[in-house]
Amino acid sequence: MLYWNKKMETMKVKEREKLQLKRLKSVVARCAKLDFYKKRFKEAGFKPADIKTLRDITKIPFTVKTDLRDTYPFGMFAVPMKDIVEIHASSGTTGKPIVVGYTKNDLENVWSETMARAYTSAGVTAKDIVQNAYGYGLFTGGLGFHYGAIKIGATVVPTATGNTERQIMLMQDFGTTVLCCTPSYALYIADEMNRLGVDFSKLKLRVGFFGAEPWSEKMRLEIQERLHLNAFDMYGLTEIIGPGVAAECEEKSGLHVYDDHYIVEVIDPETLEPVAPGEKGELVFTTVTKEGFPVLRYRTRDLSVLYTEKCSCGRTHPRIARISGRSDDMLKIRGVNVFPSQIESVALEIAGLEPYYQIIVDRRDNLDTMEVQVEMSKEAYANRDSIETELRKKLSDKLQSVLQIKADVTLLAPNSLPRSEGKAKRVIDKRKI
Ligand code: DLL
Repeated sequence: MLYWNKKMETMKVKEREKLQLKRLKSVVARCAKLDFYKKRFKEAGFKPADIKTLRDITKIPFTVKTDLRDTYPFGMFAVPMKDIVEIHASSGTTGKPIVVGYTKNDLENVWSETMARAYTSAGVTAKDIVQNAYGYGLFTGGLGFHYGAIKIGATVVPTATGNTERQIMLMQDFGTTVLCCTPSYALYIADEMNRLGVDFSKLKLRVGFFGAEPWSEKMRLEIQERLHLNAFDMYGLTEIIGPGVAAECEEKSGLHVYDDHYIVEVIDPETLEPVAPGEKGELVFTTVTKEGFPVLRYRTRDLSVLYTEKCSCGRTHPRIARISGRSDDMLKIRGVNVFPSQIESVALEIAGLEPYYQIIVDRRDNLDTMEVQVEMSKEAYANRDSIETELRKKLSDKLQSVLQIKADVTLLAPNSLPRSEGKAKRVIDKRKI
């Protein structure tokens, strides 16, 4: 089967635009009832009736990540809590996560639907055995890939991430045909397979779906060659739905955005004005069908390029280029979003530490490592013999609980990090992607 939903995926652009406009008006009307949007609309002098054509979307004020912090936890939910059936979360810019909620309809007819389209566009069918090594839990990766696999009737093996030897054993014993995980974990699995002397010709892997972190064409070729599979790029973010916002088809000439559900725009991150198709800018999405947590003009901070020409696969959805960077300082470490400001807020909470810090990120044996260096206060430094071990443990535990990943912690003498007049250089990223 070529398409999961031929009608929607190959619909004439003009026809889809009519549908998008109808849906846009409906979502704007629903949002207008929420305190958050009421206030935002008023400040911007925007009224739902201003949406007369699809181009009028640019009149709607943007939504940004800190809006989710300010309305934490459920302030942007658009239905009563009794209709929310699932919650997911991802890192915010401080200690609290950002939280999103889904109705049953969101899970069944939006998330599973767009994930089913993505699997199908990569040639995955009900006959496949999908080993899902994305993290399950509050992270959207695990359950997003899970629901999509069930929707197309494939067999899903929910291994989640980690325990690599066991992953490899199951892959061989179950005859896994599709692997879903972060691209760096795919390479780590390949390393482990080499170490264990796995006979690759006996594996049945044929397709891989990789995303949740930046990767490159070079990494794609390496993964394909080493794991003997066809590797596809999957893009998404918690605020919009999770994975399933855009995915590559077999043509691999950009990722199709399922824009009957998620309308895409590209803006200049400085001027906030739209850029022309084919020009690089920041992706902005509006969800037009989601009920639980609809979001208008969400600034993703992800940089990409929009292509509007029809793809030779027959899909009329626009395509975006592989994500080429960020317009903010967010890092992806082991697939987890990390903001330098989270580290600052942790340091500020611990007596004896100063908010002067540096993060050193590296990739060793295809696994990301993170070292956090924080300066001690003068008093703490003077008493370091008696308190340093305890202070380091406190910082390490708190970082683990806020970031959800382990960091190596180094405490420094006061004033050891360079002070800068402008933007401090907080991050040294040594990874070669
Ligand atoms: O990472 C959703 C996801 C899960 C996508 C599994 C694909 C596969 P968040 O944790 O909210 O959600 O992180 C979203 O990750 O804004 C991008 O910066 C980055 N990202 C996601 N997919 C890609 C990709 C999930 N294919 C943030 N290439 C996004 C590059 C990606 N970066």
